[in-house]
Amino acid sequence: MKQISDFALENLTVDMDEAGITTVTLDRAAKRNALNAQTVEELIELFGALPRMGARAVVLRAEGDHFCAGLDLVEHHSEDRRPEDFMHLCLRWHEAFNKMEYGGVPIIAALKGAVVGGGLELASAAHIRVADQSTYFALPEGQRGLFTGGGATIRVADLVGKARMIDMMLTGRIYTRDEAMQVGLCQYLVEDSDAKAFEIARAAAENPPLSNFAICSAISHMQNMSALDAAYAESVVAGIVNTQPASRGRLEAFANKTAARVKPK
Ligand code: 1HE
Repeated sequence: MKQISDFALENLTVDMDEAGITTVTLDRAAKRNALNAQTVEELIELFGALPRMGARAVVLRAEGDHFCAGLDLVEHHSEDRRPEDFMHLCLRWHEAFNKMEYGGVPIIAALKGAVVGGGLELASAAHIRVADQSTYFALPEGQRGLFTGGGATIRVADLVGKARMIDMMLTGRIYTRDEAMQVGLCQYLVEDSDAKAFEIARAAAENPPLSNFAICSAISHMQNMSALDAAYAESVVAGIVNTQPASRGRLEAFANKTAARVKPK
């Protein structure tokens, strides 16, 4: 089985503790963690392997003041790509982000500063987004003479709806704090997004891995199906998950009244 030390990473760092809580850090702060082609390959390698390496939950965080400035515009400018080159590059972005969204391991994004363009595409491939007071979201593609290519038309539209996404792209509108929370760009707004993301990751890692696998892949797959097929797939997934050995003790604890009840604090 692959070990963490086997990865040869330039722009990411990775660490896994004994509980399987895995920290993936965007480590290109001098370039505001802009995503060049190399970083996308590293994301594919990492998120392709982590689910089989015992990762129970991932915190995706960043070095520096900004989570991610999106596509590496300088690389894109100097490469002078042809349409087919960029199309193939987009397919690599999709590969990376699909591995995240469909990988079955909860990914919690700890956000700060700019979460813009491809940076928002990256964040929206995580399962939970935690913002701090410095965080802001934008899709400046229109202003740069570009278009989204890393899945925003699916994932960002899912988060905020088509009309808001079109507004963001046409006008460069920036969402901060409460407004970002209200429209669904993030689910938590806190002082320390790293600390909150780890708290969420540790809580999620308490769930049986098979339950988390279903939550962090089946729901996304089902969104791509007809309602009839999704209901069928749900019954099959529930058949497996809801009869797993790991749930027996939890159900027994409920039945004998030792399990926590679901009540607000
Ligand atoms: C970069 C990038 C980048 C910074 N590509 N190098 N994304 C954008 O349109 C956002 C572009 N970036 C910015 O607006 C600003 O850099 C920030 C608001 C994120 C940060 O500002 P600041 O003042 O802290 O940093 P800076 O001085 O602008 O940049 C510092 C360095 O990072 C500088 O490099 P240096 O070698 O001159 O020091 C910048 O060139 C570099 N840098 N952002 C490359 N994005 C699949 S399609 C997706 C399409 C998109 O993502 S479009 C949105 C692109």
